[in-house]
Amino acid sequence: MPNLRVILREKIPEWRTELRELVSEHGENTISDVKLRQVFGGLRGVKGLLCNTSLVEPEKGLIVRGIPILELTDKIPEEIFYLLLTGELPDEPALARLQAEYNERAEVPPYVWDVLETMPKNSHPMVMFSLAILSMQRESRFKIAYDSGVKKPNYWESTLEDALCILAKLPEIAAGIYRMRFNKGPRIPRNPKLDWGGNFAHMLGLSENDPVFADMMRLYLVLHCDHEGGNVSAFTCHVVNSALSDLYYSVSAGLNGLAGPLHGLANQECLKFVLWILNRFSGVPDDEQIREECWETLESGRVIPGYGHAVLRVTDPRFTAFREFGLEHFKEDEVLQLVDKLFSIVPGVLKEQGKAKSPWPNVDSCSGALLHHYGMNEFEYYTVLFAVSRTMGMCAQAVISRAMMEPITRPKSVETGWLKEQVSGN
Ligand code: NMX
Ligand code: MLT
Repeated sequence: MPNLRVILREKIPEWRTELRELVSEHGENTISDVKLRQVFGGLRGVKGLLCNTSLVEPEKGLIVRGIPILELTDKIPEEIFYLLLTGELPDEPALARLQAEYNERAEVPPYVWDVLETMPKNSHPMVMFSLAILSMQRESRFKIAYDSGVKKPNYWESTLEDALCILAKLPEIAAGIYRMRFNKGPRIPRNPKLDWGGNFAHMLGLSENDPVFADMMRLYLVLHCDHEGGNVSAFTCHVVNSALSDLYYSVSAGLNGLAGPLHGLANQECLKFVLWILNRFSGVPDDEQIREECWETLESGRVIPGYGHAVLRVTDPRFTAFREFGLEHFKEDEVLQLVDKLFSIVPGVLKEQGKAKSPWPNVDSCSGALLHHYGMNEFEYYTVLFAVSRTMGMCAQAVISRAMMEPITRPKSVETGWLKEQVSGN
């Protein structure tokens, strides 16, 4: 049964040749201009990063290795990780092999639980999750390989080993944090017969006998897997890993970026917003009341969470997938109904305000409604779910960057005076 290393050993030389030829033949071609406003605009639109795991098209959304995300919603997360890494979906034996590799590496070192238990009881679950990963840095195979003098063309192999070791443990760590942080009782042991997403659903201990909950969790983990290379978490992970800090350092760093309210924390903020409105009106308010709430939020200088995007200019297909799942399984749910009403009202309000370049919902807009339906009311936990999934993308991107032997990332910064000189024609 071929494993991931064998497949990648076949593909990497071709990818390297393709890139080497491109750079040697066209290395001096200009591929993107930088406008002065982009320097002050979060580098939005500046094309200077390589990422082959996925692409985000402003008018189409996430495309994983050439496949639109809405065509991947029937897949399980293990298939997606394989796809991100290799560019192909696994056949049955390859999938079974990857699942076996996860099982072999799934045991969480006991010291991780000790570290988590000594943390203040009101620590944010994202701090616990990021710290749990960082605390395992001593396990890094990359670090051992590097210290023993492994050569640059082989860095990807121990990076892949770290990726598998981290991913294999995430469901148990994330579920353990949920149960510990929110007093849900003892941790539920892993069931090695279950798949990665099914096991996560099982260890959370919610809706245990409802197979639809496990399907929802698999969908959740598929939809958040990756979003090309420039988003805060992926880019942070990429930069840290480019210094040859191993994946434990790099993933933890990336997740610290995911924990920001303009990025992954928006899912927590979004459900908070929805529940606040429901509470204030003792149910789903009418359209006019919702419009007023939205304006009040904007006028107080806050953003409407779950709307707008740095790249997307249409309704996020991941939002569509979640919405359809919810409408198929529990369309009478009040939270989902309000999310749906917001979908029909917020874009109009944002258009009228005229600031946001995209008034459409992003992935974070609907995900909380689904979790809430299954009894996960602790919205502070939601970004951890995003993090479990996004780690697949960060890891796949890092393995490929090391396989392509990319150098340390180090763009040039400039001073305001230099910018002034450029525009004065001096
Ligand atoms: N509500 C209110 N104002 C908004 C929103 C929104 N949802 N989206 C953008 N704007 C504002 C933005 O704050 C900026 O205002 P100002 O000029 O005063 O600074 C202006 O519109 C232009 O911003 P854009 O160029 O449209 O957006 P940008 O690329 O800078 O930022 C986000 C993208 C996603 C950070 C932004 O749309 C936002 O803050 N959305 C709400 C938070 C959110 O849902 N984040 C999750 C993103 C997805 N993810 O999971 O990571
Ligand atoms: C997302 O999943 O929408 C993000 O990672 C944000 C982005 O792509 O900028």
